[in-house]
Amino acid sequence: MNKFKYGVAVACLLVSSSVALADGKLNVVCSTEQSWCDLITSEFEKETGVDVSMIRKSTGETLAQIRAEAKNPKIDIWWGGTGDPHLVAAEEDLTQPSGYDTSKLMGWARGMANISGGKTIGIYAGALGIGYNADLIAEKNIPAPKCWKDLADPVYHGEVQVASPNSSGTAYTELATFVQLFGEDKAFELLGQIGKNVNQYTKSGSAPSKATARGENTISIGFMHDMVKLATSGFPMKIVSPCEGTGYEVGAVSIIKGARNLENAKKWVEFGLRPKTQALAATVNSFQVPSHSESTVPPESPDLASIKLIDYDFATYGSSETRKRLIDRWNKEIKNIAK
Ligand code: S7P
Repeated sequence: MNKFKYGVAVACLLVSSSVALADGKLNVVCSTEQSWCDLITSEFEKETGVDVSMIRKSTGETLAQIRAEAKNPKIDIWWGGTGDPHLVAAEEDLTQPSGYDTSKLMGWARGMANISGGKTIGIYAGALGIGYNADLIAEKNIPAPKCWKDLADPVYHGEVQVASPNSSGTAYTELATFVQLFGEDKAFELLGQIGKNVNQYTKSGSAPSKATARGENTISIGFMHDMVKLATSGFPMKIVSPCEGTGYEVGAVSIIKGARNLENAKKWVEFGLRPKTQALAATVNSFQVPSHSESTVPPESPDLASIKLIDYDFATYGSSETRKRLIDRWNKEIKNIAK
């Protein structure tokens, strides 16, 4: 081989190996529970051979990262977490359509795609509720709460824990739920009264229920499926569907605009929405209701049909303007009230 041919051959080899490397990667931020993030990542790697770099982050934190990296995106896929911030990302043109055919998904999952022009898709649903540690309630001789308004009772001073809507999608769902249930001013009045009983606003949405299950806290606000996980693990965790009714999340998946590994990101979306993949969630005790119409709903999943659910307005509460306004107001009026 003469020098010229050799040079061309080496150049071709270098180009094709760098393409192969790029083809073989995927960067994921995952906002479900760590165990489900780990399992779906390893199953995807097993099937595709793609090398996935995954980190777990709360929903609000992920939105902040995607905004900060808009000009130079490092993430390809945002998997899971409450749908409202995914809708905000879509509205702000931070994500892109995956081209996935949503016709076999449940209506509530298709709804997310419809609102966002296909930029985000529903992967599961779950209702918000109140959890309490039955042993601590008995020990402290205080009543078990039945309604959201009960949480404002001074008998619960220092006993309530919930996440901050700045970082947590769960907490933003709570804030938006209160506004839809009671009207904005009344909701903030109630949040202020409950705030006097709050001992801590945590970063992650599932942390308050974990602390409650372990006996480090008495009452939590969070997703019922996260509480079921703790109850089925043997903790004295009781779950309340609040008497006034409650809101729910549609967890979502989005491909980041400018994703460097777009084809693998599309593969992830298709893989994550398969009934077979959705069935794996329950094997690590993630009991949300799956979005594919052919998926089996785990028997442990809270039955959404028997819960008094509000008609959650995802278009309004998943809009950038509404989210910013409500969180700004929460920071001004509620954040510093906690015990
Ligand atoms: O996987 C459990 C779960 O409750 O976590 C997600 C949640 O948005 C992430 O936590 P943050 O509240 O900390 O953002 C939910 O989507 C999901 O059902």
